[in-house]
Amino acid sequence: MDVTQTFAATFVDELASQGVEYACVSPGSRSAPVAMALQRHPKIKVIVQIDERSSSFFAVGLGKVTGKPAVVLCTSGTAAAELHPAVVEASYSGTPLIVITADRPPELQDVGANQSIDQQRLFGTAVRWFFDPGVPVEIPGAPRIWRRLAARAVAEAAAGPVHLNLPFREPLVPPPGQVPSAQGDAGQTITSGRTQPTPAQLATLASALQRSRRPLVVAGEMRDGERLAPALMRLGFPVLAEPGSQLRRAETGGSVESYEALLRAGWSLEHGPDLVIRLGATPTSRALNSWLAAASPPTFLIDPDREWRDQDHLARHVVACDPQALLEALPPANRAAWRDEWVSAGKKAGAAISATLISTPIHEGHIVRALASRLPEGAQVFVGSSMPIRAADSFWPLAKPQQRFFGNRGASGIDGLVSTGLGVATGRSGVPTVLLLGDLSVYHDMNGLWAISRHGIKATVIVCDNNGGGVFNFLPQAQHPDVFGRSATPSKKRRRPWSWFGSNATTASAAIACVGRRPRRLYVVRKSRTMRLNSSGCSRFGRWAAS
Ligand SMILES: Cc1ncc(C[n+]2csc(CCOP(=O)(O)OP(=O)(O)O)c2C)c(N)n1
Ligand SMILES: [Mg+2]
Repeated sequence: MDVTQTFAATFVDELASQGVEYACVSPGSRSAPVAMALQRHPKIKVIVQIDERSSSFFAVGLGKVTGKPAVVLCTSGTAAAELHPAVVEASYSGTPLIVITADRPPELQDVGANQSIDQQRLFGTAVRWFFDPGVPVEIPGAPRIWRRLAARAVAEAAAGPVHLNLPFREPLVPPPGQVPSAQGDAGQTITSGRTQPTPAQLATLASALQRSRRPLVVAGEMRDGERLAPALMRLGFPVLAEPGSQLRRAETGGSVESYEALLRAGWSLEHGPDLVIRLGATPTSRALNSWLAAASPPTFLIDPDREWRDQDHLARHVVACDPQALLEALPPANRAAWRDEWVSAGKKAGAAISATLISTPIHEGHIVRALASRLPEGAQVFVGSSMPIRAADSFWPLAKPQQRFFGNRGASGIDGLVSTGLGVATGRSGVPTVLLLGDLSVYHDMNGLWAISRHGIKATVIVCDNNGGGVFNFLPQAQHPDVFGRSATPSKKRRRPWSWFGSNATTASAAIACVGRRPRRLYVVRKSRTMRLNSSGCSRFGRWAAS
């Protein structure tokens, strides 16, 4: 058996024994040795997609929901460059991902050979680890070396993307009928753990809390944030948590509904914190960030991965340790009255918003509220960038048990959102998944829709069709319609890929009522001045997605 084939079988076997479950593979010739090994491995599920950009975002979705790296494999040349946006999102959101680009061997580099480009460190500083082992060669102990490469890639990808560039010489496939087998012993163990707080870290925060009368917890996006809920419940502080933190739920004891409304109103001026504990990514809400920046209270940024997510430079204390261990070790401080003030003000604000929604023209907030009221327990929502993520932050009430929220907040692109959401649906296929996306975002990743029917993915896609990039209405550019008009966006017919496949009218509320019951559907909720949620204004895009 040729060494290339043996390398691929051994390398892939070690990926599987390190826990890799999914491989997103795009067609190509140079990548054939690894593609064949992935297809043949009994423990790896292969998802084939033509468009490498969609494929790599799909893998990011898998990484976000499973917490384990999915493999993305593509051939050499521009195919490799298509992976860059997803690598960037994975990098800035700390998402596990292993990117494998097949390459020409050294003798075909820089000599004008077909489909060969410089793939060395193609993704620059966006990857946690880059390695090019050279073409596979038979040397003593080779299987150990190949297995170490796979095991290290999985370990290095625990909280971000890894890039392996693998050059291969021909022959790329064995003669028909021959199947390569993996060599050497599988299952090297590589262990790591969360960083525990030091006594000094604990003492500094504990004594600051002792002096504080109005402590506040602010939680941004965190993949596994729900594990912090019991510790927060015990501490008993008010918690301003965006949905993607997984902490906007009753189990924290202090989650404040509709806090954005409180911050925009004068109420918050008299209820400023004298200490802030920040968890997770920088909050999405502009109102929250500016309120915190204006108040600039002593801030503890809990930063286990040293990511310095502190755009307003407010953190006086950056604490690099596991937040759960830190919160659990803090002595309790009774601030129940202060917490209850926030929680009950939030409840009133939430009720006032519900009342207002009855009489206002439909906007993203209506869709978010309707979706939240019908979404089953245990469901997951992938929220797109631009208005959907902001609407979810402003309008989503407390989440039901086990509900989880995802988004591409690493780099906030509007690319790859269909694919990332479908990756989330695939990685946890036992629960209903809803994608809430803007119309331009769906257009941008139209190729991603292909996976729904090709791979039988069960997900409901709700498109907030507001006739282009609605977010721009809120930006100063809107004051210059001569240059920043909607002419910058594609024509309606082009922008609405669903219209190419025909659509049946249904109501927005009917579409949302189907969530969980009838997955594999794409619904379009149109925004117009006159429409209400229960009037006809939603197109159903069923046949094609369900076929
Ligand atoms: C890849 C990428 N290109 C451009 C942008 C800039 N951008 C931010 S929001 C937006 C418009 C999005 O439109 P849509 O998906 O319809 O969402 P809406 O604003 O209507 O909610 C654009 C182009 C971006 N974030 N990412
Ligand atoms: Mg839009």
